[in-house]
Amino acid sequence: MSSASTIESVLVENRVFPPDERASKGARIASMAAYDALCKEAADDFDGFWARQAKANVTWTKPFTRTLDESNAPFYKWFEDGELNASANCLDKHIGTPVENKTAIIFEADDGAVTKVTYKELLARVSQFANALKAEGIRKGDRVIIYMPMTIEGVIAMQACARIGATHSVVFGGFSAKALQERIIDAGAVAVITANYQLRGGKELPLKAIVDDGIALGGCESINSVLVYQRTATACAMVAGRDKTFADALKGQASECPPVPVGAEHPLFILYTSGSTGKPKGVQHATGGYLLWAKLTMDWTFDVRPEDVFWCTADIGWITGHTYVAYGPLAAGATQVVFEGIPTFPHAGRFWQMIEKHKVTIFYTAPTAIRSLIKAADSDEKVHPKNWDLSTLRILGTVGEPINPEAWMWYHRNIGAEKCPIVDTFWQTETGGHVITPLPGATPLVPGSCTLPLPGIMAAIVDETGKDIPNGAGGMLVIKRPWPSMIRTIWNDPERFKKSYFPEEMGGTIYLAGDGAVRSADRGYFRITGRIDDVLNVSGHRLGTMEIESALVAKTDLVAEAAVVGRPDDVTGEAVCAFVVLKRGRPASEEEARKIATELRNWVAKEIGPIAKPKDIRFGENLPKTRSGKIMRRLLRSLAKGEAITQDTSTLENPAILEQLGQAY
Ligand code: 6R9
Repeated sequence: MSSASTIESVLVENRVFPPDERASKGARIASMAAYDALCKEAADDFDGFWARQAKANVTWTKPFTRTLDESNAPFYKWFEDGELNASANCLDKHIGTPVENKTAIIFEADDGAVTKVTYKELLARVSQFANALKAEGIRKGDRVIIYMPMTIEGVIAMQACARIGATHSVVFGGFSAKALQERIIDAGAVAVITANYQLRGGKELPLKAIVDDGIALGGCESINSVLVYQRTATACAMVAGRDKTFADALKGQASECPPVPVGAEHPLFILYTSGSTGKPKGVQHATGGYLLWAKLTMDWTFDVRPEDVFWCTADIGWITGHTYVAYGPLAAGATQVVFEGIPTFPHAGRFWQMIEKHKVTIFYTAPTAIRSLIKAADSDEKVHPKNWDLSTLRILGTVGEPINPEAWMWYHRNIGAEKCPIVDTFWQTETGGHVITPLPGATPLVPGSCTLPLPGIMAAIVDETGKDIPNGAGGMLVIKRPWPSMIRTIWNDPERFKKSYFPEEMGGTIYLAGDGAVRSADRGYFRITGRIDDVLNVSGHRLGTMEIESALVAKTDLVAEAAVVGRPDDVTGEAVCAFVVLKRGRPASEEEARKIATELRNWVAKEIGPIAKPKDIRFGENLPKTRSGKIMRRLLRSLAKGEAITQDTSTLENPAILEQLGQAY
């Protein structure tokens, strides 16, 4: 199941799965003819198409009169003179409709305890929390860091920021104190919303202590308050005058809070993601276009209906948890499951058990989770999905990385009982929501392919100059016209925004996704072949090779030089492989090598977060370089894969180091 074999099997993939009648009957887009008609409408009348969608799907407090402003491309503006509030579009709009007393969130805690809130209750809690934020002096336009576990409170924190027009920046609970500090500084945040601990897999993991450590690293003077959700009974240190528990902050606050209308282009959130340099990019999204996309893709891609129980397993720390947990399902008035724990605790049948228990109808997860659960089911009958009743499911989805056809088929057979369409949704932090994806009631599916762009998404495959590449040949994935939920800028770095996504060589206005792709010769279906920059995709999480390299060389007492590449991995898709030159020379023994490797892994976990820990560490007295001193990364990639070296190594300064680098720890 390595990427190489994935690509091979995709190349010969000719199975086609037409949409099941269950999925197409009554679907919003119920045939390819209906899809084609929408695409044509968008092509013929681009602005009109989006204006109609924005009017139909978003509640505006002040209607917009201009749809798209391209005068300062690539800084596109959508619906600019319109005003709205994102939280009102997720909550208030349901009040007075049958949705108000419907369950909004079914929360299942790590230990299996279940709590439910209705839309009306959620609105009251979000409003009360919004009042607490106001009492802390937080105002429209202020930035607030959210470092929370997967809980109802995490969603409330995001919605409450949106309600008062504060821009949130959620930091995944697995990121380190240093990563947190960098984000606080870059965003200029005034507050942190966190929890004392998070519960995952039966373990209590600190969050507040990491916030304290992050702030203590310095430069975080902008932070005035830290609000702490008491998730567990364990005490945590509190700084007088700065820190408050949720209970104290909420005391005496009213449960009504009028939503603050903001301009459509007002920054709803900043989410940091890895790029090809050492510094993460603060991807900034706007309120109007993003909200439209969250709602529209719930309708188009998941064809969500009133009786559905939707479950997206992503953490709110990632874009998927923003669009398909915190905003989309609420904007669509759906009932959704929010899960605090991990798929393998207390056993690897947890997901299937939860689908049965909560009668989930739409299930959306990552290929890496599927692959690890296949492994678990293969080795232990007791956690095989056949042990649970999954018959409520009607639509399945995947996101985050390419899904290999073997895993697709297993998902189709064992989870979907060969009846549920699988929507393999391609998108990115920068795109805000799905951009290339099957539609469950219309698109014939091909395993391993994300199929076709959504209506109005002008996706194409081009060469370095922006010239179209014919179907069947690979190239770079681009989107030729703007779309409402696109990234607006990189926070604090508009130049990097232009350089990263809108290369001059392509004319400066075409969005470059950073992925390679190929379209099939017969159907024109897209297949994503992976990143074309120095970004790795480990378990669906983006990691910059430079980021990990910088972390390694920051261990100045040990490391002289480091290079990081990815290699295929059966479960995580890609794995981090680090090549390290130590200051003291190569480790003298196996034991020492293992000891240093552990030390380096722990160091990277501390610098970035446990997800960035290198799986393999290889030590050499030097790195393979050309005579001009360039690290030969292609050669490192071959070494990491354990491939025979076929590259020309004649320019190599010191060929003997290839052997040294053959051993991984
Ligand atoms: C939503 C999300 C984005 C990168 C993207 C690509 C990979 C995501 C994919 C996929 C193949 C899919 N990716 N979905 N590759 N098929 N269905 O994951 O955002 O964390 O920003 O990652 O993930 O490489 O460029 P993000």
